[in-house]
Amino acid sequence: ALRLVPNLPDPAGTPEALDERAAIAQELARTPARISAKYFYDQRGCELFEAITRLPEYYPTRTEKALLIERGAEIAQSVGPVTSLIELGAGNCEKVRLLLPALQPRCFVGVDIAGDFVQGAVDQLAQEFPGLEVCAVGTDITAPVTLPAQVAPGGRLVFYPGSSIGNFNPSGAMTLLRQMRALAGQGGGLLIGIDLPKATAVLEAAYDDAQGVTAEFNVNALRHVNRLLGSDFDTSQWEHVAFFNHARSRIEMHLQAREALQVRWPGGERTFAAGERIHTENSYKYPLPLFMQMLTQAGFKTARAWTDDNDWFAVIHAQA
Ligand code: AVJ
Repeated sequence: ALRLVPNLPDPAGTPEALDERAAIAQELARTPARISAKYFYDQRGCELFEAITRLPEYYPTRTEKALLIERGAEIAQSVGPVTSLIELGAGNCEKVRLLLPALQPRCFVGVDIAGDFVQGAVDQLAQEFPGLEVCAVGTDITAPVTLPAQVAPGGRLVFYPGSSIGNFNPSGAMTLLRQMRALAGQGGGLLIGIDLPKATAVLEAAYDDAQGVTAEFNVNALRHVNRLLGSDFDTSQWEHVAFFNHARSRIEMHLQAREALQVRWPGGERTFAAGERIHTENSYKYPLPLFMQMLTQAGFKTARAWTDDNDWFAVIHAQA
């Protein structure tokens, strides 16, 4: 099987690690403070996200998987022959398993911010699909993705499921779509999943579940930041807040200080008033016609969409 050494976390003291710490500190110093959603995904965060995808309130994963199963034959027909399947934000590689039997690519590349986590999932995949060449790439997908040299330029399908594009603001999403079109290349394609606008109660329950798994996922970002930055966040002082922002058509997640508090890290500190928030995530919900326009604007040619009976989620195939 094709293997690539995953990008390992930058050792403390390297310029990259210092840059990352500076970036985290700068976002914490702003008002309102921010922590990028990419910092949810340490080992525990990946496990908590897996638990989220199985929650009764979190409809996106099961709705998208049902679409991939029920409309799989039509999707495969629309996509045509695939040599290399490149999944962005591959995580546990749960969804690509549903595509592999029909698409039969020669090679699978799983790209994820959590390099070790995706490496484990890709290794597992290689055992289940013996003929498949696999590799894992641990990187932030907003950075240009460097593929192993063995990945041929033709016959590429970029797979970006789960509505992860919702984490980026509309202009960031456009940049990412253009990058994905370049990655797919001439004759290639994009298969992308997007979560659609729906009743506020349904959306808000999905991001504030009764068991508190999403709350734990949100608070866990503070532990990850403590490790990266050397900060002293006390997780018990922070409360999970999630709501739908109608004007911007996005779920927002925040961490709210339960009391007045102070956070220190090497070279910096800041105080938070009781009730002050750190913005940790946006999850945009694009109406399908608007997202189809964005694909066209990003240079994709034709796009075909499949939705569930409730019109809660869409899987879209676009030609690069
Ligand atoms: C992985 C970004 C698609 O926005 O629904 C789940 C992350 N955050 N619950 C989403 C998430 C809170 C998820 N994405």
